[in-house]
Amino acid sequence: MKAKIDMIHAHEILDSRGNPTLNVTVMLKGGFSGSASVPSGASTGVHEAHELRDGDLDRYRGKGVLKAVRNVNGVIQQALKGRDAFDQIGLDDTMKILDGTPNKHRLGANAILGVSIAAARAGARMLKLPLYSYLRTIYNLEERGYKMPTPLMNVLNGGAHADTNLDMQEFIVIPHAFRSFREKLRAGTEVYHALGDVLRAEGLDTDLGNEGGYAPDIGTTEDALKYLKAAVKKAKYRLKDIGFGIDVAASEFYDAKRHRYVLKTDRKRLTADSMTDLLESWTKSYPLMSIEDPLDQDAWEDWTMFMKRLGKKVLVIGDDLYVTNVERIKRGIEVRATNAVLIKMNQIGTLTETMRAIQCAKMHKQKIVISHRSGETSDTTIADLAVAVNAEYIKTGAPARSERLAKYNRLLEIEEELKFG
Ligand code: 2PG
Ligand code: MG
Repeated sequence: MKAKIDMIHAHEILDSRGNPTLNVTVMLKGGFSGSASVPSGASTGVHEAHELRDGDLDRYRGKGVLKAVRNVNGVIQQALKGRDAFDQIGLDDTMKILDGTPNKHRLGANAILGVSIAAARAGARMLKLPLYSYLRTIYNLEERGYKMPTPLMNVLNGGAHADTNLDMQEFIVIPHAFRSFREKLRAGTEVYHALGDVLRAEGLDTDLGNEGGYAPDIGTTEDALKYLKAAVKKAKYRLKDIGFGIDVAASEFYDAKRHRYVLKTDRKRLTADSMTDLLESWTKSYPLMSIEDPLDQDAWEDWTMFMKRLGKKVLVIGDDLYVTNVERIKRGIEVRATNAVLIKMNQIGTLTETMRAIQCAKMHKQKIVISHRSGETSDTTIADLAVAVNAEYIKTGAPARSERLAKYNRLLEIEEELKFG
């Protein structure tokens, strides 16, 4: 059986920050079709695949994506029309070759990813399979059974995701000690609401940042963890059941010339060692389970040092360090930089390369965290991706704002579906 591609169509839509992005539909002969919308980051790693924007300052401050839209409707459609959507690897490789640059500079990773996901969705529709099960089939994944991921819920936003004085980007709760995804989500959400009460009682702002977490100005960075702790207690949970995570997103405040991490919140300029000391001290006072991007995206040796010191206690997650790129993941494994890999499809630009990154990371015993971007849409592909690969974790924001809830609600739906077959 074949799923012949009849037409590919992209148009410009807006993401959760009101910035343009692509929505792409792949139509098959016989009437089945699939659509996808592409996310966009704010704290993007310098090694990420290229997000093609128009740069025309008269439209959306230069952020329009009409060039990327034209690439989909023009050259990409020409190359893929008539091809078999079930041949996902072939389609993705063709787009990669058609682009011809190392980081998808010509066609845009945003253009290519939209087509890649939409093709998978069309194929899944035709076979009447849920996307997670379709992905297992086309990539021949060997995972047995389905495991629901544990959510990393970013309940307090800082860094590039908020206009506040908090340099570190994400303060996360990890409801891990519960039997089902549904119960994990409930616990995390109750803590989120309790955190709102805690902040209000402190006279702090409870407006929301880009990922739906609260975004107050704060006294010291550590206060964020104190508030999280108070919220867990207020919601009547135990700290051994709900862990914490931090996405430091350290490249955002790294002064490369002087090799210092500049924490405006705390009026401190930290070396890699003193950053490690600080984070290590927090592992002693808080149930810290995960630390993402504690150091700069190119400071490989410092990561190795960090892993030696904290790798047994916490998940050391590489995001900007790896950018979902197999070559960089391999290097990280060689130098023992991390024990977990963050996966974002638009950092690399195709479903197939994303899958290769996941497989490489898994083969080397890295834990997998599937992640949203700070700029999102109602697209729920990451929920299905997490279940398809039995990822241990999914990071998709606070339980607020419908672009974040769309992923959580899709996971609830999948869990239900798996229960009742
Ligand atoms: C991150 C992401 C998602 P952004 O750094 O992990 O939370 O942020 O999409 O802005 O890069
Ligand atoms: Mg990150």
